[in-house]
Amino acid sequence: MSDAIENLYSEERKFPPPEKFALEANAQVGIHERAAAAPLEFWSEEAKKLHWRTPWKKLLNDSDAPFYKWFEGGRLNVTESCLDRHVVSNPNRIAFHWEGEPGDTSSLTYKELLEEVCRCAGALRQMGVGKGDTVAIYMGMVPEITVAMLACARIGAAHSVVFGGFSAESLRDRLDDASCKAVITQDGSWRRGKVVPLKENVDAALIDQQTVQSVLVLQRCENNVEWNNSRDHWWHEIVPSQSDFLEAEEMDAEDILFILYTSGSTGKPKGIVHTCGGYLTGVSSTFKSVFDIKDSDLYWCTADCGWVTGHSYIVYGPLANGATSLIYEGTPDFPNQGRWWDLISKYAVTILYTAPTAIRTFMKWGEQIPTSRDLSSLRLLGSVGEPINPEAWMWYHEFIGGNRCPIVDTWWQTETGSIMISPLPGITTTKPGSAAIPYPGIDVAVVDEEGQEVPPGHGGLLVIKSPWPSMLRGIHGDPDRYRDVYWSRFDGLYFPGDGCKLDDESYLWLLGRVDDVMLVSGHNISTTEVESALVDHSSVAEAAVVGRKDSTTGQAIAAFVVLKGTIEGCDSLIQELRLHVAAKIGPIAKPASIVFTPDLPKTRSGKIMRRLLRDISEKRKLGDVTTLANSDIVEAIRDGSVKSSED
Ligand code: 6R9
Repeated sequence: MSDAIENLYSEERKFPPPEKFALEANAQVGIHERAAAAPLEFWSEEAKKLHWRTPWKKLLNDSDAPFYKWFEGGRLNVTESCLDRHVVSNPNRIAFHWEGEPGDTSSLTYKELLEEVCRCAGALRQMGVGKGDTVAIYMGMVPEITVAMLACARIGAAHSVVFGGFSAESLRDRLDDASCKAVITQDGSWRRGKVVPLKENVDAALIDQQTVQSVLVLQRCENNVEWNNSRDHWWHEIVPSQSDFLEAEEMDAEDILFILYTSGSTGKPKGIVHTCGGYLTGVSSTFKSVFDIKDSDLYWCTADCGWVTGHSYIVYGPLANGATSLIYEGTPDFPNQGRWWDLISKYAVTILYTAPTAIRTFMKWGEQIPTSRDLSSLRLLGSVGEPINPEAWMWYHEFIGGNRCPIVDTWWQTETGSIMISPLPGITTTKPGSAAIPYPGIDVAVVDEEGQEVPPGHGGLLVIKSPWPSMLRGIHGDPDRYRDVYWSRFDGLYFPGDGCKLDDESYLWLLGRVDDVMLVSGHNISTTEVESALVDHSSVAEAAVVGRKDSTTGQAIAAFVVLKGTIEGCDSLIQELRLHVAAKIGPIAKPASIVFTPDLPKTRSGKIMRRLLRDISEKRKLGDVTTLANSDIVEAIRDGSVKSSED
C-alpha cells in the first residue's frame, strides 16, 4: 500500500544557528527536552510570566474532551499584561511606529497606547457595549485597529476583526453569525493610492441587519460618507474626551477574548473562538522564544490584523513582551516595488516576519530591488502562511537576510492560536523548506490513514496529540462542527488538515492541505513537492499544481507557473520544466500540462486557491470567486488568454 502522502523531494542543505546568535538567544538548548519531560509544568511556568489577578486553580481540565479548559479559576485582563505592567516599568518605550501608505507617520509609547485604549474603551461603554458583547472591527492597518482590539479586551467584549478587503456581504455574514452589537470602522483606508470605502461597506452590510446598534468611525481618508445620527459616532468626537484611565474588567481565564473567522476557501466561514488566559500564554511564550525578542529589536510583522497572524504576532504576542514594532498601512508596491526595503532601512528593522507569497512576488520582481537598499539591520527572518519552497527560502536567506539571518518557518493555524512548529533560532539547525520541530510543550505526530505513526522518511497526515493552552475553544455557535472538523478523523487527536512528512532526522516538512493531495497512478503526491520542484528552476518564481481527472492515471498533474521578471514562456521551456520536475523528484510527478500565467488565484490572506485551478482544469463552471484577492486572473487563465500547452 502506498503512503498517505509520498516523500519525493529531498533537500540536503543545512544552516546551523550562527554562533553569536546561539550564545545570546532567549531560548537555549535544553528547553525542548525540559518541556517534553513535563509539558504541563512548562506551560505553567510560561503562564506565570503574565499578570494574573487571581492564580488558576486547575491548569488543564480535560474531563469533557475535546472541550478542554486551561487555567480554570484564574482571573486576569489581557491588557494588563500587554500594557499596564510595561507602563509601570518603561512608560516611554515605543509600542508601535506606524507609517501610512501616503508617507505620514506616528509613534505610540506604551503609556500613550494605554491611554488611547482606555479612552476608546470609555467610548465603547458610552455606546452601550459591555462585558460579554461582541464588537466587529472593520479597519485598515492604522494604529487605531490595535487600539480598538485592546479597548474591547479592556471592557471584556469579544472582538471579531473582519479583514478590510472583505465585501459588505462577507462583513454582513460575520456580523450576523456573532450577533455583533457594534462596529468600529474608518471612513476609508488607503490601498495603492486609492480609498477603500470601508464606511460605505458597513452601511451596506447594516441594511436590515438586526444586532448592530452603533458604529464608531475613525476619520482617515476624509472621503465623503453617509451619516446616520442615531447610530454613527465619529472617533474624534467621542474618544478624545474620555478619561485616559479605565479600570480593566476582570475576566475569567476561559472567557472569550475574540472570535476570528478562518480564511477557509469553502463553506460557511468558521468563527474560531479563543479565550483570555490560554491564548495569551501561547502567543507570549512563542513570541519570545521564536522571535528572540530583545529590548534593542525593532520588529515588523507584515500581516494584516484581519488575520490570526496580526492578532497573535502584531498585537498580543509583541505587546505581552513589551516589544517595539513597526506597522505599515499599505501595499509593497506603492509608490514603488522597493517600499518594504525602504521601510526596513528607515526604521532599522531587525526582525521581519512575512509570508511565502510575498517572498515569491519579490523573487518575480527581481533581487536588484532589495539588494540596492541597506538591509544590514536585519538579524532574524520569519515565514508563515504556506509551505515555503526551498528555493524561495534560499532567496530570502541570501537577498534579504544577507546570508547571516536565521529563518524561522513557523507552522500554525487560526485554530492553534500560536506557533506549533518552528525552529528556535538559537538552537535549531534549519533546512530550507522545513518548519523543523514542534515548539516546546507541543506534541505532534505524522500518521497514516489508520492513525498509526509513520517512521522517519515517510509522509502522512499531521496530528497534534495533546491539548495546548492557545488551542481554539470551539467554533462559535456550532459545537458539533468543532468535533466533526477537528476531532473526528482520529480518536483523541487534533487533525489540522495538513499533510506532512518526517525526514530521517524527524524534521517536519509541511506538504499543504490534504484536500489538495493528487492521486497519480496510485501514488499520493503533494502539491507542495511538485511546486517546489518547479520553483527550483531558475526561471520560475511561483507555481501551483492540481490533480485533474485522467482516464489512464486517475489524476494527471496540471501546473500553473509564474515566471521571473521578463522571462517569456515558450514550448521549449515547458519541456525543460517537465524534465526538471522529473529529475528533481521523479517521473511520476512530471506535470501533464503547464500553463504560464502572470499570477495565481489567491485568497485575500495570500494563500494559493487550488480549488479554482481544479475547476478550470476540469472545465467545470467556476465556484465562488468572491473570496479571491485577484479574481481577474481566474478568468484570464480560463479564457486561454495566457500561454498554455497540453501534453
Ligand atoms: C497562521 C496561518 C493555516 C494553514 C495551515 C497550513 C498553512 C501556515 C505554514 C503553513 C506550511 C507553514 N500554513 N503556516 N503551511 N508551512 N509555515 O496561516 O493561519 O490562515 O488559519 O492558515 O496555513 O495549511 O493549516 P491560517
